[in-house]
Parts: sequence; structure tokens; C-alpha cells
Amino acid sequence: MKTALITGITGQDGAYLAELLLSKGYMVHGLKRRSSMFNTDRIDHLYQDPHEKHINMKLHYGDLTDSTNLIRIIQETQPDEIYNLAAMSHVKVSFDTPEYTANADGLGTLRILEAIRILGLTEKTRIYQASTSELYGLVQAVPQSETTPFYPRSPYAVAKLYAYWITVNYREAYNMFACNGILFNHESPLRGETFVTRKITRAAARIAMGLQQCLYLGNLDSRRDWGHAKDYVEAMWRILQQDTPEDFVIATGVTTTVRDFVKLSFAEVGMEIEFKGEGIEEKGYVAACTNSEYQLEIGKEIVCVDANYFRPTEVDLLIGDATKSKEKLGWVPKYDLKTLVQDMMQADVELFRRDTYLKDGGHRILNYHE
Ligand code: NDP
Ligand code: GDR
Repeated sequence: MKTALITGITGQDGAYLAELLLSKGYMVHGLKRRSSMFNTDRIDHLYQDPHEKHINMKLHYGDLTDSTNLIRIIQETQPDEIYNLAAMSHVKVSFDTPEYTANADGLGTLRILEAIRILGLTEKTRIYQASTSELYGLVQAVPQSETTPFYPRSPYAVAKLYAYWITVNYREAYNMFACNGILFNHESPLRGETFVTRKITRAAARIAMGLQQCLYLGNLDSRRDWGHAKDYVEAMWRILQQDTPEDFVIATGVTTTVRDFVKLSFAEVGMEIEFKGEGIEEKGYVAACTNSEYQLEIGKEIVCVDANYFRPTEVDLLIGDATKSKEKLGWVPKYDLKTLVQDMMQADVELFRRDTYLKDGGHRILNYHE
């Protein structure tokens, strides 16, 4: 039985990866932060009572900013594979918390690599580092592949740049099996609510059901290469099963604007959306509903641009070239953009149906601040 340690197990990717590794017969250890409320929603279905004798998933309190705790957990668990997914992963928030982001996302990776070296596990333990298409930042060339130069555009991306290179350096200096997966945006029903896709699918479901009036967004023109997180965790695992450690781009090769993601999502609940114009300097109401299966007023404006969501420096265009992954890892995504949007919309419609019952019963429905 192989043993894996997943940092960030309570996040979107951590949850799907834990499920995948358990299905492959792994013993899975997860690093979890202490929080004032339960924070294991995404993995509760995998929970096993620690009082039972034979468990194959165990959570450990820890934090990427705490070396001694990382060393202890790695020593206790002796993992064959470490998936370093933990991070302050929100690009916009990293402008507000740059020092913490550098500590967790940059130095956190160093702490794990050093722990493995200190514990003499360099030959045993393989490491996956969650690198990102944000490294490409300001467009140098498209589509972006393993050889495209980096130009990070946020404190998050700069911290991840350090993590990328320290992973490469430890591989070369100490012969460690340490790899970067340069993953383009990937989404799912488990995506955090403040990332743009999930914000849109939640709002589309809620507006269609009469639970919300308007969706406030920032830059509608940025383009992202969006895939499904389920496909991407499969790639992470494949990267660590190779004979030699290498870095891989994981992407769909299709890019879409935020604007089009809005249209696709609302279309899933029978609402046609028309934008009034183009250009990121637009403020105020920008899109209206032109046709709806629900009892929505036609012409009602439901998308609004709020400049608070603009970033000081933006990444305008991401489109990945995953040829190497397809050839060497045999990685082929099962989802495309349409099936991704369908999966997310179905889940959010289901989620908010509950709120409509409450509303019909005369209860107050909370507004969500995103
Ligand atoms: P999430 O934000 O959903 O999850 C992040 C996880 O990291 C959570 O479990 C969070 O814990 C944990 N975490 C945050 N800070 C710390 C810390 N200081 N110590 C320990 N744990 C911490 O991210 P995703 O699942 O979407 O992404 C996984 C990784 O992949 C991240 O590193 C992200 O930067 C990277 N990435 C993501 C992409 C994407 O499109 N999703 C694309 C490319 C890279 P808690 O639940 O307590 O908040
Ligand atoms: P990103 O994802 O920054 O690409 O990072 P996010 O969904 O936050 O933004 C994508 C694009 O949408 C624009 N946008 C908005 N974004 C948010 N969050 N909220 C809004 O209201 C909004 N309106 C427009 C953004 O400006 C941006 O251009 C994600 C994270 O998962 C990172 O951890 C990961 O490394 C990268 O993807 C690849």
C-alpha cells in the first residue's frame, strides 16, 4: 500500500485527489489547518472515524508556515508521495496579503523540500508541486507550454515562481523526484465561491430562482483556459508515476472570456444574456436578460461591473499547450467547457433549490458577499 500526504486536502483539488488516491488503494494523510468552524465540507464524505482500527485516511493539524510541524508530520507518515496543494490561492487577495502569500506559497514549498532532505527521505519520497499558469502572466507567447518564459503579475504568482524554481533546484541539487505541474485554471462544483466561475454559476442559479438580483463582476474580457478539476488531479498522480521527474503543463487548449462564461452559465437555466458593449472600463449595468424560462422580467439588467474586482495588474490571456502531457503521461481530459459548465450549474441549481423552499416558507434568505 502506497502512502500519500496531501497538503491542502480541504481545498478543491485536495478533495478530488484524496478521492482518487483512496480509489487506488493509497493510505492518504492530509494536512488541515485549525479553524474556528468545521472546514472539511469537501472531504466529509471520505471521513473515517479515527477510532476505527483500519482507516486509510487521516487528517493532521498543520500549516505550511510552520516547519517543525511539517517535519514531524512527514516523519510520522513517511510518505511515498507528497502533493503540495496548500496555498493562499486567490490572486486578487494576494495583493492585500503579499507577505503572507510569499510565506505560505513560496517558503512553504521550501519547508517541505527541506523537511524531506533533513529526514533523509530524498530517495523515498516523490513531490508534486502545484505550479500555475499564473507564472506566464504578461503574455510572452501563446499557447503557453513548458518552454514559454514566465512573467508573473501578482504577489501570488511571484510566490509561486519561487516555489517552481526551488522545486527544480532541489531536483537538480539533491536528485529528488520533485515535479511541477503547471496547471491552467480548473473548476468544479467544489470550486471556492470567490473564484469567477463559481461566482457566476452560483449567481446564475440564484438569479434564475429569484434569490438574487444582480451579479457584480470585474474584468469581463480576460481569457482563461478552463478545465475540470477531476481531470486535473488525475494528471497530478500521473506526473508522480513517471520514471523520471519532469515538469508538465496541464490545460485544455481552449480559451474563453469571462463574458462568454457568463452567457454559457445563464443559458443552462434557460436565460439568454446580452451584453451592452465591450471593454473593461465599463462600469455599472452591462448585461440584461433577453429571454427566460423563469418568471424573470425581460430586459432586466442582471450583470454589473464593479471596479473593486479589478486587479492592479491583470493576466489577460491564458491558453495552454499540453502536448507533452498528452504524449508522455497519456493524459486526456474527459470534460470540455460545455460539460464543465453543465456540471457546475447542475450542482448549484440543486444547492439553491433548498433556499427557494425556505423563501417560499417565509424565511429570510441571506445575501452572499463575494
Ligand atoms: P483552494 O483554495 O481550494 O485550496 C487551498 C488549500 O490550501 C485549502 O485546503 C486551504 O485550507 C489550504 N491552505 C491555505 N493556506 C494554507 C497554509 N498556510 N497552510 C496549510 N494549508 C493551507 O485551492 P485549489 O484546490 O483550487 O488549488 C490547489 C493548489 O493548486 C493551490 O496551491 C493553487 O494555488 C494551485 N493551483 C490551482 C489552480 C486552479 O485553477 N484551481 C490552477 C493552478 C494552480 P483551508 O481549507 O483551511 O482554507
Ligand atoms: P485566477 O482565477 O485569478 O485566474 O486564478 P479567478 O477565477 O479569480 O479569476 C479569473 C479571471 O476572472 C476575472 N474576474 C473575476 N475574478 C474574480 N475572482 N471575481 C470577479 O468578480 C471577477 N470578475 C472578473 C479576473 O480578473 C481574472 O482575470 C485561479 C486560481 O485558482 C489560482 O490559484 C490559479 O493559480 C489560477 O487560477 C490558474
